[in-house]
Amino acid sequence: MEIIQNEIDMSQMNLPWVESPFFSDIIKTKNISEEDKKMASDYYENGFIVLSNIFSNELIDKIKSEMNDKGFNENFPIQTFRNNIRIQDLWQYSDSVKELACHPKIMDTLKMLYEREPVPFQTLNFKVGTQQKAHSDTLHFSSLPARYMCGVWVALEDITENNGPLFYYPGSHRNPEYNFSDFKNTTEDTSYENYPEYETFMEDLMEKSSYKKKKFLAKKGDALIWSSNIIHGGSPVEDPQSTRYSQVTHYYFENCIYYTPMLSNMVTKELFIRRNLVDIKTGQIAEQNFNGNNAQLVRTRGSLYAINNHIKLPKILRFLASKL
Ligand SMILES: O=C(O)CCC(=O)C(=O)O
Repeated sequence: MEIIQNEIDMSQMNLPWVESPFFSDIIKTKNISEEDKKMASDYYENGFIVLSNIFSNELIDKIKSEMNDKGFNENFPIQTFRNNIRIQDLWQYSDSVKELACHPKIMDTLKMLYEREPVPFQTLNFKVGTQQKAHSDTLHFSSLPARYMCGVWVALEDITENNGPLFYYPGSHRNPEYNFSDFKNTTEDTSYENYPEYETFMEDLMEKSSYKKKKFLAKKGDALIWSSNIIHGGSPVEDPQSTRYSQVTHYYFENCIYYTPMLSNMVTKELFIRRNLVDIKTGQIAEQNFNGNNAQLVRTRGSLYAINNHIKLPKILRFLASKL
């Protein structure tokens, strides 16, 4: 099929072009290198790509020592979440973690894939395998327009069968973005307490599907970029003494609304908006809009919002409502 000019420009669909059903036409119109075309095609097909040899050993080793000296050192005070497995947002205390999250090669690749400015907004540093069950990041991090989110997972040491490799199901990103409303039969609000039901649902779904589970047996420094909806998790740790130093950074893209389906009411479409999302690059709260156009958020309860451009509140009332 050819893109017919003067009709709808398919590249303007409310999806990243690498997730578009018109991908095979759109790619013919792109003025990008053959290497980028290959990456975009793989990403479209499989929902992930791997980049190797882009970080220096010094940077990786610095991150590991800052994880030990700061993140996993209980005498080093940090305000963000940490336990024996992971530290969230160590970038706030470690320039090296921040440097990896904002690495120019990663940013350029994401710009090519999404054609929007990436907004790195969360880092997680793992010392050991997470053994996390299969899930899609869209339950935690969704966007309007959809799919403007991805994760970049970097091995900070060699990964083996024994230290709990990341696993993923190539192609599973094409599934719908499942959430609690797909299997709960009430309109009640849901929360993290419902997460085990989601995990069971995902496990059953993958068992029934024809997707093939793959493990990422990465070499130190390898980076895997995954699209928001690919199903992934952490394999069992076979060697309990093993470490599995790794860092994942989560990215949104500019000109979107950012929300968390897990804490939203997905039946009534009241969204838990991530209002205070900080762009790691700038340290500033990221602006939210719909493709650059204003979208009025009307608070319905707690942190839940409806998007409604019909209710015309005076500016002062909107300002006061946003402070409630
Ligand atoms: O590193 C892992 O084992 C899994 C990480 C993961 O699933 C995530 O960050 O969403």
